[in-house]
Amino acid sequence: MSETLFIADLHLTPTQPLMYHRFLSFLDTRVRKSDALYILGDLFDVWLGDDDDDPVYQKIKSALYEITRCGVPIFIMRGNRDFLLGIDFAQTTACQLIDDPSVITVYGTKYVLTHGDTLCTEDTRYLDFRQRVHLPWLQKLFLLQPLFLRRFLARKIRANSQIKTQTTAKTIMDVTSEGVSSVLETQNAYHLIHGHTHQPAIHRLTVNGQTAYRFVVGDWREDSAIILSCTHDGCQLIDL
Ligand code: LP5
Ligand code: MN
Repeated sequence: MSETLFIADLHLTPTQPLMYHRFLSFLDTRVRKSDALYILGDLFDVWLGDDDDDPVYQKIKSALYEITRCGVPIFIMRGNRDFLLGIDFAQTTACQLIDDPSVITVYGTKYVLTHGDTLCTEDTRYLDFRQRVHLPWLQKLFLLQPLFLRRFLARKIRANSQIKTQTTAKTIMDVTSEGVSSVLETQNAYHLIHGHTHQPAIHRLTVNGQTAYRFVVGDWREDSAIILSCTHDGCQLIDL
C-alpha cells in the first residue's frame, strides 16, 4: 500500500529509552515500506546543536540514515524545541530540512505543513520569545558556547516554560481560527497538517467559502503515538 506518513512531537531524549526504541522500530517497519515520512517538529525534546554527540543521538541519526539510504525520503521541520537542528544533522542523516510552513502535493492533494506553534496567535509572550530565539546572530552566538552552558541555559528556559504552560489557560496556548485561516488563505490551500498542541483530531472548517480540513497529529507517549497516514483515498489518524 502506498502511504505517506506524518508525525510530530516525539520529544525524544536520551533519558527515555522506551520512546526512542519505539521510534527506531517505527522507522524499521512502517516507514521503511512507506513513500515518505514527514516529521513536523519536536522530534527531540530539546536540540542544543548538531555537535551534541550523545550516543543516543548517534543511534537515531544512524537509523534515519539507514532509511533514507534505502530510498525512502524523510523530511524534517524544526519545532519549538528543536529549532536548532542544522545542516550537519541533515547531511549525516540524508534527511531534508523543510521550512515552516511548507506546501506539498501528495497523491494529488495540496497540503500546508506547519509545526503549529505559530498558529497560536493569542500566545503573544511565546511568539515574542520565538522571534528572539530565531534571530540568526543569537543562534550563532548560542551555538558557539560550550555544551554545558547551552544545557544550563536550556534548563532555565524549560523551567520557565513549564511554569508558564501550567499556569496559562489552555485556550491561549491553542491554535486560533484566525491563525489557521490565515495560513490556508495565504497558501491558497484547503488541507493543513500540524502538531504542537498534542490534541490529535481532524477538524472541518470553511475557508474562502470552501470546506477545508485541519489534521492534528498527536504527541508520542508511553501508551500512544498518534500519527497521520495519507493515501490515495485520504488521510486518517492511527494510534501506533
Ligand atoms: O514546549 P512546550 O509545549 O512546553 O511550551 C511551548 C512554549 N515554550 C517553548 C520553550 C521550550 O519549551 C524550550 C526550548 C528550549 C530551547 C533551548 C535552546 C535555547 C536557545 C536560545 C538561543 C538562540 O517553546 C511555550 C508556549 C507553549 O509551547 C504553548 O504553545 O506557551 O512558550 C513559553 O513558555 C515561552 C514563554 O511564554 C516566554 C519564555 C521567556 C523565557 C525567558 C527565559 C529566561 C531564562 C534566562 C536564562 C538565563
Ligand atoms: Mn511543539
